[in-house]
Amino acid sequence: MAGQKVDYSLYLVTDSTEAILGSRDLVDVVEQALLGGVTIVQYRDKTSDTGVLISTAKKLHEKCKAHNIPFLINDRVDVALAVGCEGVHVGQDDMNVREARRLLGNDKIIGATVSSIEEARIAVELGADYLGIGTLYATNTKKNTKDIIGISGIRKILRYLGHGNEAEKSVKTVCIGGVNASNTQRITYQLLAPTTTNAHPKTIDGVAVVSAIIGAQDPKAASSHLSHLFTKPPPFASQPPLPNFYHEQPADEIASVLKTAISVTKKVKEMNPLSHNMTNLVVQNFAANVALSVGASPIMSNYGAEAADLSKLGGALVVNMGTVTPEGLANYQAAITAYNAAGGPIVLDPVGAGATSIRRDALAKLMSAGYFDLIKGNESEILAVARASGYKLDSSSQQRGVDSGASVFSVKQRANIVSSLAARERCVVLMTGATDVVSDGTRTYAVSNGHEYLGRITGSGCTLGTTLSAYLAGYREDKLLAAVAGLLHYEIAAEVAAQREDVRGPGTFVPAFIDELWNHGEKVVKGVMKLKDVAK
Ligand code: 3NM
Ligand code: MG
Repeated sequence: MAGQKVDYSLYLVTDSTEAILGSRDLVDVVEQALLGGVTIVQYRDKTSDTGVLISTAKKLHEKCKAHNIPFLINDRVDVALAVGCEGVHVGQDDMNVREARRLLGNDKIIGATVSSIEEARIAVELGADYLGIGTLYATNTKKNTKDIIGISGIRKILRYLGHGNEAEKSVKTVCIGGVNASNTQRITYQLLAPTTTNAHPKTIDGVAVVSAIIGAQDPKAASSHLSHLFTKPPPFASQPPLPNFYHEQPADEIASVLKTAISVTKKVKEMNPLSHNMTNLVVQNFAANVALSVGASPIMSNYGAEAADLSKLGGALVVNMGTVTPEGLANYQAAITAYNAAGGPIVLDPVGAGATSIRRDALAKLMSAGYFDLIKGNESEILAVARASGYKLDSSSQQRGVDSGASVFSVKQRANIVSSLAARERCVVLMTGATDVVSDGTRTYAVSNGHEYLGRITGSGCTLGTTLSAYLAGYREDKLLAAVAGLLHYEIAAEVAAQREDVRGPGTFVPAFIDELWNHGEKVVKGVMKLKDVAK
């Protein structure tokens, strides 16, 4: 079919409104975008008269032809016929794909907007060459979009297509809605998350943008930057875990994790990485002390603008939602953007995430603001993150309630939730509790070190986040092993401290804990480590 050979990687959709185009000339802006490397152009103008549409389309078509780039018209098959361009793009309210095909013939490219599996199924059945899947993120460019479906909604449709008939498997796809230079790499990275059922999952063939190019100061530079970003792995992409990690040496696996954990601990201390904490008022001082005792160098800065400089110092960021405010949220977003761009690891600590609608909303905003290398929380927090990520709990799990302090899930159930969330978000997820469960979606471990005093003092969850940030910064080779090493450091120090003779309760526990974080070393770890593989 016509649309198969087309390069969809940087798909420009135009906009002629004052808000986005401003007073500039659309033909000039599109010309700049072509010079910058857009690979396909769709002329979208919902308001101009037919005469204007045709004359503008003719000029745009000439420019595209000069660059050998396909040119499509949004919605108006009549305009496409008048101009003789390469095809059309139809929305759900426009002429359907089959009717458009009948008018345009088999040589033309026909694309359709879809936001659900059902719409995707129908569009392919009717003969669409490609699908524009959206709305990915809320955007000012198009307010009346039907559904904001996020990464998880796009992935559901891609999964359906990847498992479908030949036409569904081969249909090309782009995603649209709120795509820009700050999120393109994360979107492509997260959409490519491997699943257990689909070793080579279907992913998008491109990103479609309006304002990121048409509204840019310099549309040529914006296009060439975006096209570069689409093909380059993001700075935060991890090395894939060693192939067949288990199968090669199952018997020695825990021993080998332990060995790595010990060497990682040494490495972190030698490196003395920066741990940048954006955290709540309650734990500032304690978190800074914990950072120092695990060998990191703390900076407590909640001002987002400062992150641009701090992110370049080789450290990691903790975003702790403990005392969330609208201003705080904007600060987090700025810092997340800066660290993602610099490739500095970010730990998300979604404190109390499920508790109020404000926090659920803040969590959703943070998760669309950027990529987190590690998400840690207790059971109810991780469940809130899982829901925000589109994860459906099975009914038996849901009935059991989630907000009690005590665990309501077995370790096996926790391992399932954590590993599927990690696979979906393509990051490391840690669910804390009497037994902590940590996974990168492939490997899953449980750690049952620790002590109940951790639950009797303030900030023990938050300062674990700080510890993990130091480890992620200090050991970039493998995020999961960095997290396991940091977790063991923290939980074992608590366990050893609580058993000291001079510790008589939570009050005396705190200074002893800081001591033991500082004294932590190979011998203690080997003596008391309780680490289990719960992957299978
Ligand atoms: N269609 P921007 S969202 C034209 O969801 C369009 O179908 C959408 O603009 C859909 O790149 C959208 O500026 C606008 O966010 C996308
Ligand atoms: Mg339309």
